[in-house]
Amino acid sequence: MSLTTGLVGLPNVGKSTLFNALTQGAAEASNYPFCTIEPNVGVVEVPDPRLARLEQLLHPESVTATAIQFTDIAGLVEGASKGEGRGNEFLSQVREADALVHVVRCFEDASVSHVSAELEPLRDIAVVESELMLADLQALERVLPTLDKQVRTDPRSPRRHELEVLRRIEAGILDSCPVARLGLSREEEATVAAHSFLSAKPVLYVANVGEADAATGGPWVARLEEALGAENVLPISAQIEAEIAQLPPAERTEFLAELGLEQRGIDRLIEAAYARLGLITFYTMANDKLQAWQLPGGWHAPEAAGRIHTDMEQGFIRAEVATSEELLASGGLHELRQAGHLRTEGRDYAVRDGDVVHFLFKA
Ligand SMILES: Nc1nc2c(ncn2[C@@H]2O[C@H](COP(=O)(O)OP(=O)(O)OP(=O)(O)O)[C@@H](O)[C@H]2O)c(=O)[nH]1
Ligand SMILES: [Mg+2]
Repeated sequence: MSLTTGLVGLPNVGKSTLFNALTQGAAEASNYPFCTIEPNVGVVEVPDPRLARLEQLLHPESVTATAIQFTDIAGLVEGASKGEGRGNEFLSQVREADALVHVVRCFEDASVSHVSAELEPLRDIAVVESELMLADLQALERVLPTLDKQVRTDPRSPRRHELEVLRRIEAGILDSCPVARLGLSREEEATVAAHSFLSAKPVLYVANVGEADAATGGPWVARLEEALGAENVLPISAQIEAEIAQLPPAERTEFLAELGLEQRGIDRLIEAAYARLGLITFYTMANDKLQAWQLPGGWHAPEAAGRIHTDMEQGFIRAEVATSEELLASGGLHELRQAGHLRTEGRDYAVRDGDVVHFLFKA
């Protein structure tokens, strides 16, 4: 079970270019609006230096990293919520994603057509987000009247709270505030989760900057960071990423250094998506198989066991836990146990990033 992210944005902003670089796949990228018609789906392994070190230590028979799935979604235009362009398709692909990577054009290139003459990234973002909010509003219009009636006829209806949260969402959207920025509590989010509001998805904004701005970000990035929060904005040059993807791995570091970059943008993108979604990685080593697992931060040991197998969650007894660092320092699993560094944790233990976990369960 890997995280699913969808690349969204206006046409011709560089989504497919970035997708290709990510997957080194063959999604068609050309200077032609709507060239992405079918969803292009790629699964990308999450770079994990810790996993590599554990592999060196443990010499397992097999190693499995975590992965993120990216879907290159067709460009959106104004009116998508009314079915314009490929609106319906666009919206259903957005619905399937756990999170969105919103690609925003911040590069100037007269030869690549853009929906409007001037570069205006914040307005472009508003166009895309208002289509998502309009789709949410339509969904609200379908459910609110019935729910309202239900709660009015039965004052003790268990759905009263849901109605209250939905009303807040409606008011927020009418005020141009996407559900994700309303500040709902976890409990409120859970109450309305079944409605799968599109504007509730966590979003990471990728500022696709010109090559000259790749190292510094340039003027647009500063403005986006100010408006959206620096932690939500990632400057990347899709063009450079595409070039790096073509290079043999041995030549990549040098190429990056020449451009004043430390890390590939797509690696930063994967890291940022993890952070934005509050995901952590834990590890298991069983039957000579070393495996990394993805988990939302704060999840407890039985839920983590459930990632591996539902039986392990249901029959959960306890977990033996050490940090990766403890394991690496001790020199092996046997040594770790001998040194007494293997902690016993119960149902209430919230698994932490980097934990190496051995689950005990009733089969
Ligand atoms: N100069 C420059 N051109 C770019 C950059 N990123 C993408 N392009 C060009 O912009 C054009 C459109 O890029 P795509 O990646 O196909 O755009 P898209 O967002 O997938 O477009 P649709 O699928 O039509 O929605 C192509 O000609 C790319 O080469 C960039 O960083 N700099
Ligand atoms: Mg495309």
